[in-house]
Amino acid sequence: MNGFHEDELQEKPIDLHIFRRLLKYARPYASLMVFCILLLMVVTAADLAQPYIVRSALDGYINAFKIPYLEVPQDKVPPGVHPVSWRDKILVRKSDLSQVPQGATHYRIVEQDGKYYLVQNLVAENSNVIIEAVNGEIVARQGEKLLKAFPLDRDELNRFRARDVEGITRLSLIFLLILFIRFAVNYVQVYLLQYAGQNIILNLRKEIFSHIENMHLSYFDKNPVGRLVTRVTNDTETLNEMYTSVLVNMFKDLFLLLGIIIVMMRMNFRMALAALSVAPIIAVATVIFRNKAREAYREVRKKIARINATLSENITGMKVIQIFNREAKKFDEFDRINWEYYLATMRELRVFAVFRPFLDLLFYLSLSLLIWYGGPRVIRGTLSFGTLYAFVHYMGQFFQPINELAEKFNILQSAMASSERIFQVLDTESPIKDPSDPVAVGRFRGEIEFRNVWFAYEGEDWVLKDVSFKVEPGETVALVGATGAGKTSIINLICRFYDVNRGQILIDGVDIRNMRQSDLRRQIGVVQQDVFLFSGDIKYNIRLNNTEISDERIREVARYTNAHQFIEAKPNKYDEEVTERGSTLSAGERQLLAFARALAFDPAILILDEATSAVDTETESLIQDALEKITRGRTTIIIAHRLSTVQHADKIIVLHKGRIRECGTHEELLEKKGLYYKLYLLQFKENR
Ligand code: DCP
Ligand code: MG
Repeated sequence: MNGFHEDELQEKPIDLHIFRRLLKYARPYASLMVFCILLLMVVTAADLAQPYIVRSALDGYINAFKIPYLEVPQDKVPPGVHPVSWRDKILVRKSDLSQVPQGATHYRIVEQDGKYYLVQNLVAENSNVIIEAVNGEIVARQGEKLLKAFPLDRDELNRFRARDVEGITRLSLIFLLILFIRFAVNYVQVYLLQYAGQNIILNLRKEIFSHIENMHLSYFDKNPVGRLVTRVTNDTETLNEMYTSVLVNMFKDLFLLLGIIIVMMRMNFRMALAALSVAPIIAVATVIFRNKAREAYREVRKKIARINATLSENITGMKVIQIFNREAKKFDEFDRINWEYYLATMRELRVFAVFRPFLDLLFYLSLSLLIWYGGPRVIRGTLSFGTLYAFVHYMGQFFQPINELAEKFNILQSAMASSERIFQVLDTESPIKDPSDPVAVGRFRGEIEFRNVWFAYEGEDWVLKDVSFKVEPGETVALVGATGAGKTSIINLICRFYDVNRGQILIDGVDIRNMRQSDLRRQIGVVQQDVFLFSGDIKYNIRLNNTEISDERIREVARYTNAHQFIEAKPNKYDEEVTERGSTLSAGERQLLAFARALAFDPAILILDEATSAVDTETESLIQDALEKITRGRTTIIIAHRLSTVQHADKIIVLHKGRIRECGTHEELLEKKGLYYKLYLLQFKENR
């Protein structure tokens, strides 16, 4: 009764056919998803912009004092350029001039021990200049050369750097704005994507449930409850994960990786090559890891399935285990499986424990490559510090999606397996179908006829062999026979839970296969051998969602079927909660409740499959009394093990190994001294 089957854990290749079908479910939300992809583009652009802005701040402003200044006459200052007035001179940044005027004096800001100096005619950047005092005069020494140096006080320095501070403020605001936009867009995107995903699986769950609901009963003989529950819950959830975290986010990863490569290439081609030189190793490592991880993952799934199976079986059968003192043995069994699961998880952990740190190693390797290659160039001034910074940042972003790649592959893999299982359910057609041209039936008179009915649940294992009988309207007919004789099967056939293999079943002269299933079942009330109660209160269990049945009517039928008494004795009366299997009620109480339920729907045909469990004499007489009342005026088929129940039937049919052996009234059958007579004698002796 567990949800897993080992054959279901087989790895499923990414099948294009299945994938296309999955996309079909996403189609109603296609525009939403495309919109999400567009939003993700914005998010990616924001991610790419961040290092870029920091680089601009570093190179354009923070390190801008390294750009040399030129002395320019007042009237030569180009429009739009802010000159700095220092002492009696007008200085303009060299980068602001499209054309360097002939013979203009160069100045450069040099920092030493936290103090700033303006050095005259220092042309090459980053050359080793040392500020020192020579004969009480401050000079900059560059090798043999001595250059004029002027200390800048705080005020002067601020004047030189005013525009940089302004620029950084502006960039910070842009940075903040981008962060905010990214947050907002990301929020909308995550929300919309989850909305789409949840809606897809909401509809899918509906589709699966309604499909299961209309499935022929033999399907449930072959498919354990746990497995079908898994289809509706776990499997759909796996699909949701695929729609949300893989399908759309794959685009994000792709955008980001491509974006980073393009931006890096454009910033500095050689640096980009240095940074990306680890990429082939990443590719190989990922492929190896993927294979190892898949094996380990499959092993873990297999073991957890075994744990689930063992657990559910043992917990369900706990009573038996305790009665037969099997605790120690069962514990050993569980302990072994549990240990195997532990080993499998550890194996999986080892695979992951290598992969992640290995990727980290590659990441740091690419960083050291960048520093090894870029560092000296920054010092020599052929590479800006901002660019080096941006590359370091981009590499960090580059490794993120790669880290998640393996995980996404796993999700995709299990989604393929899940969807295949879901489609298997959806593709199973019920062989029991409504006719295309159904016979319109009113309220049944209640004539039931079996004409040479042959029936087998499986292949040629005949459960019913050439069964023919007729029940007149209003008659009460009893079916008796040993256990396994086929009594419950006859009822399953009348309700058309299964179709006959040969022969015909007619109600009021119409083959039940020519009626709508709903028309047929609406008029048949069945009290099953094992009364099933739904979790809810007693009222709900009698009414079963049918709003046409009033509270008044519920009380009326309960009184009529003698269920009223025990219900009134409950603390909450008709509102008393019952559990799913009705384990809080006694067998007799459940039976009476089932009578009330059957009667509330006022069926034309009533079928009672008596439970074998014995009830006390008082309840027995209550049941007998109720039985007699509810069978009045409608065709009734009773299956009874206690022959006392059937004595008053108009006709008794004796089944033996799927064949009708005798048929007649109680007296007639006793006179015959056949099978019925033997059964009667047996029970008679027992009861004395
Ligand atoms: N059977 C089957 N598949 C099912 C139900 C029953 O193969 N889903 C088999 C088991 C029995 C035979 O069909 O060998 C007849 O089963 P019934 O339930 O019709 O038997 P009864 O109702 O007569 O037995 P009992 O008196 O125990 O209820
Ligand atoms: Mg039965």
